[in-house]
Amino acid sequence: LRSSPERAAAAALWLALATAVAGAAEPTAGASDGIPPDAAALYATHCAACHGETRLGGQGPALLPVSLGRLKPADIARTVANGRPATQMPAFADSLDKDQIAALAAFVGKAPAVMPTWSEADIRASRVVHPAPAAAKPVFAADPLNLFVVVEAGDHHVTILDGDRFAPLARFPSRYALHGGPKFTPDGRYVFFGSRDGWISKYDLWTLSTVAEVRAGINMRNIALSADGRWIAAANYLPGTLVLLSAETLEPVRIFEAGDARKVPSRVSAVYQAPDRNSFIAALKDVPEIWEIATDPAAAPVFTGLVHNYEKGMAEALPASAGLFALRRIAVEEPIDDFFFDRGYRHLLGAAREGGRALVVNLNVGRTIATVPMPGMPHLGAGIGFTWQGRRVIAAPHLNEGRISIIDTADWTVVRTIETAGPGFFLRSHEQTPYIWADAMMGKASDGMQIIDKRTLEVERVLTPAPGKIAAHTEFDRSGRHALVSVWDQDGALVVYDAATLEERTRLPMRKPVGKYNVFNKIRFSEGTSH
Ligand code: DHE
Repeated sequence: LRSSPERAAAAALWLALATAVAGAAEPTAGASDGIPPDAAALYATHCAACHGETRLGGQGPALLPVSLGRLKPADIARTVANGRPATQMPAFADSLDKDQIAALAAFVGKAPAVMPTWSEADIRASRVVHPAPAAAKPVFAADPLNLFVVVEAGDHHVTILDGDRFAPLARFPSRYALHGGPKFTPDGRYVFFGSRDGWISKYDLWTLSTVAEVRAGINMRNIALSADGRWIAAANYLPGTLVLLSAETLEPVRIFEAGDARKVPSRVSAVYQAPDRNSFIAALKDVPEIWEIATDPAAAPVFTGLVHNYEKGMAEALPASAGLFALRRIAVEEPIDDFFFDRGYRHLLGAAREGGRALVVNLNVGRTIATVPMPGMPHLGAGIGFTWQGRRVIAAPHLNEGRISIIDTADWTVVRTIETAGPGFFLRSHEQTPYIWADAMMGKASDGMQIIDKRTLEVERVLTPAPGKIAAHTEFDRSGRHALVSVWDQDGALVVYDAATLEERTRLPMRKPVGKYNVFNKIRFSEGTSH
């Protein structure tokens, strides 16, 4: 997060979400003798065994600024002093004094002199395959396509929920700080989780067990699964790579060094599958290029882009590539941070968050065809599509402003701006409901969930699942009859609403539940759900 609006938003978000160390005591003052503590030595003695000598992580998470980016030194110090509940992280307040803890917090908050690397050999070596119980059918009686996968950030666990009875079937520890939507195989049997520090975990929903894990990078944005369920793409910030892996074995099959045609390196903002195109679409964060990577073995030859030949004084096409993993580069006006697609995946709507506008890129012809004014940091990755008055529209919240933009995908105009109680993060809807559920978690009214009528585009009602606590992220069951909302708190809950009457049906206590994902809705690309 480099720009000031992004930082401001992240700071606001962090303030709002700062429950990870809530209630933690300040480290006690110790017998400091005035000599500044040797932070590197302290790290080697107390932290390296779990977090790795080069801070790349091990049993504990990576301790690098890129992975701790949203933690302030005081938060880190409190975690060192008090440990983290329900994890292996011990409290050091009794064994280290205040200065030593502050020195450690400052040490892990700064980049190391030599940034660690992560090669193909490292990826291969990280792979863990767990003994997998065989099963010809699910080991439970519940509908396997109406399960919910719930990510609980409070203690880094995942709960698998029966979506008919709203009863947990399993709860297991996840990797540290899962982020983004888990991805499901087309048959709904396996789900893949990505963590901010690069781990991908493959979980078998039929046997309720983790079958394999691999670390694809040091700081990862998200993962995507190809339309045929055979390949995973991992978008990394560190190193700047797009890693393709076999979804069956989690072995790496191709690593693209991210960068433009002239080899200026870049981080990868995010990657998604485009099912109608049989490809992955990724955006590069530091150079103005979008990548399309074929996941079709019969993909026709594509030129990989243009590069300026200074000797000839003209642009030249780079050699064509064809077949599986053929790479196509699409030059755009500015680097894209965050993006979404129209129905059919012909167009990408993408923005650099602080840019004040979004670009509409026609993926067929490979160029920008329109720009949409979008101030207030649009969160396009959280966009949803639906039909309004016969028009196909995209709705997207804004991270800095209390409004939702409705964009017509035929002429790319903003047809309506819905004023909300505050800036929000996520939107959700379903084919069977007339409502959009929109949080306002980035603002002061963060405990309200706004119910917006898709016909009138008006806020119909505001639900408050737990007054004073953040309400966020909705997901529907496969029928669309129930909507599940998170009370985003260490002592939080998953609140189940009747999606028609908007009455609460039940609530399940959970540890800061973040996202929840319904198998059916995800594998059918239900209207109103995220990628
Ligand atoms: Fe996310 C999805 C990027 C901060 C929770 N977030 C995504 C995706 C991207 C993204 C690219 C889509 C990935 C996917 O599903 O494949 N998120 C970013 C950011 O750039 C940002 C603003 C800054 C950052 O820290 O990276 C950011 N995100 C957050 C948070 O602070 C949240 C609220 C808490 C957290 O867990 O870190 C958060 N992001 C989520 C969730 C999803 C997500 C729950 C999946 C939503 C879904 O319904 O699919």
